[in-house]
Amino acid sequence: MEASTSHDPERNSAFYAPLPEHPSSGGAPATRSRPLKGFVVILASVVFLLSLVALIINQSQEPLPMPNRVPSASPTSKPASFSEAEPRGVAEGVSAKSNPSLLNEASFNWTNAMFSWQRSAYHFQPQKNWMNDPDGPLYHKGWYHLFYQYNPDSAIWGNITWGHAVSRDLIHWLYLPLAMVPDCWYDINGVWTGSATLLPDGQIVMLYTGSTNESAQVQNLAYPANLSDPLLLDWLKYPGNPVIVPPAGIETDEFRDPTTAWLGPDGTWRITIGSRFNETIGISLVYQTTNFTDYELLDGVLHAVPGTGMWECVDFYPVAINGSVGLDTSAFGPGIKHVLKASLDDTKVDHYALGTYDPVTDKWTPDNPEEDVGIGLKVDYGRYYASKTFFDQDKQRRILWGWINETDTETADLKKGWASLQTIPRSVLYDNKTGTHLLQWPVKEVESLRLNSTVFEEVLVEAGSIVPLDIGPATQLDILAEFEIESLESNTTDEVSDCGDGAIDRSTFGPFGILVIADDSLSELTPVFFRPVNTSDGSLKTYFCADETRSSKANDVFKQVYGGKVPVLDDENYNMRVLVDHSIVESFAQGGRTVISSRIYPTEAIYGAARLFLFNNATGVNVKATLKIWEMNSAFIRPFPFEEPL
Ligand code: DQQ
Repeated sequence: MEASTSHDPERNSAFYAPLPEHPSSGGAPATRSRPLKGFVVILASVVFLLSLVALIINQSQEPLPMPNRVPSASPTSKPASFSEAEPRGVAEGVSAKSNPSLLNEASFNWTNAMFSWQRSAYHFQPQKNWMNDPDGPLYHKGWYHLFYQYNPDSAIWGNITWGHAVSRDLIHWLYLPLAMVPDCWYDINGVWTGSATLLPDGQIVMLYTGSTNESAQVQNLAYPANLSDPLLLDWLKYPGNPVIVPPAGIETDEFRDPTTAWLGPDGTWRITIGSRFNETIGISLVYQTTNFTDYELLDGVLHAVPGTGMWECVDFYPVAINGSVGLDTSAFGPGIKHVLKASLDDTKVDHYALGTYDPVTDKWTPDNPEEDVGIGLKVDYGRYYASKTFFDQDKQRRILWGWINETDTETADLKKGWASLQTIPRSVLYDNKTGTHLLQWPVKEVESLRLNSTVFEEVLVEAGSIVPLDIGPATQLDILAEFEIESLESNTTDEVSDCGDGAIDRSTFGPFGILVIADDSLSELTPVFFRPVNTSDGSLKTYFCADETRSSKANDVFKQVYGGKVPVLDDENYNMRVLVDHSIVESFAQGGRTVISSRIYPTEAIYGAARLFLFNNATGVNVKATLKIWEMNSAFIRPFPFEEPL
């Protein structure tokens, strides 16, 4: 049962001195309340490296103002620079799959205790070793199945097989033996990403990319050996593989990741596969099939966007306008929009756009060409890639999975013995209120992990202040927070736009939000915040951001300010939900319109030293925060207990 406590901020108040550099409340104290190959590949990786370097250089090194806290500036990280060394994966025909090493940075003196703390308690990750993309998620005979790109031998990318796990509720996972390993000429260099299709007669079809003995990318068919096995332990590869080879005009190492199939009005199936054309145009090809062994490439493409480069892990699915449930992948007709998502190989960012699919011409058109795939909305504004949805026919919902990579060094990953997580599965709906966004929300089942909760009501957070929230252990949390700001009327135009240089960058209306995984002296902290901005055209825009720049004292960790715009409608307060699970922080703004996943590697704000705070670094407004915070249980992810009855 849930124990709920309400804290009166006034009763528990203490005082903070005004900010030394920016006295914002007339010196009045703030109130404390309790509670590929060749040059193409090299070019792509250089672009990737340069953009990362640029992002790092952009990080500000000023400390977050810390009223009444340590007098000297907290230790800040020097900008880290990435190695020029070619990342692994390139030779195998996919671009960088690992973090380049953080050279020129003294390696931090990581301890085993620090490494152990980083392992998450309720996010899916294998028992050990490397994981990347989610593959072929599906629901079968009472079990959710997750397959994933997995290296059984090491904590770095390579020797890619399909790991396999099952769960009754998408949260409590049980590891199963490997589903598919690279053992045929057509996948000997890797059983790469693929998708499942459930056929009306109950059959399950799995299409995946194989990297061949010559590192060409081909599409292969596999199916369960025994459909009556709820665990789908054995998988058979079709003897006629590959079923699709790269078509003329497409590079043989730029043709991968088949989607779930959908049934067209003509009664034949279609799949789409990402690729690149003419150097820079990201494209999605469409194939038609009746039997999943023979395929015909349709004329033209589902969609193409110049300048977006190679599209990996394309996802294509319908969403209901004014609907509250998910749709089967084959649904089409009035009242339905289609989402097209591509994972951009050049930038390692997942982008999506809403649009209309014509099932006769097999073309998709974005609602807003200015927000087309790859140049508009991101699925997640943080560290997130290679996402994939599936339709949960049991609960009539569409579930989204996404891969969260590490942002530390490979050396650290090898010492830890593991690398990467999957997000908490998220349900995906069309945002009826804006008509421009999707809403992503952690699946209901994650709430079964909620333990005791603490409520804080209308805590005043004055401009330039930080308020501790006394909640006990703060490393496994589910936080719901709502913020009201005093007044938004101002004729000033803010100089700071978007997420600025992070939480230290002050503007009239923001930033304000929470500091997660912070130690008591605020030497390490990760702000998750809103920044409303008055723009020169007179409109008010809000950005939702996560600032990792002070998340760790270690320099050999990649730290970034992440974020993007979030629509806040007239009848809405600013609201966020934040799932904290050790080294991963997943943050959802405005019901999931904008989402940010962060990875953090603190050295001091760990175990009992991790705390939670409210902060308001705006210069012109006070905010009132109302929060409900649950401590979260572990999901106790473990090997499948074959010896016990099901
Ligand atoms: N990961 C797989 C590829 C895919 C890439 C290889 C995306 O199939 O394009 O591990 O991360």
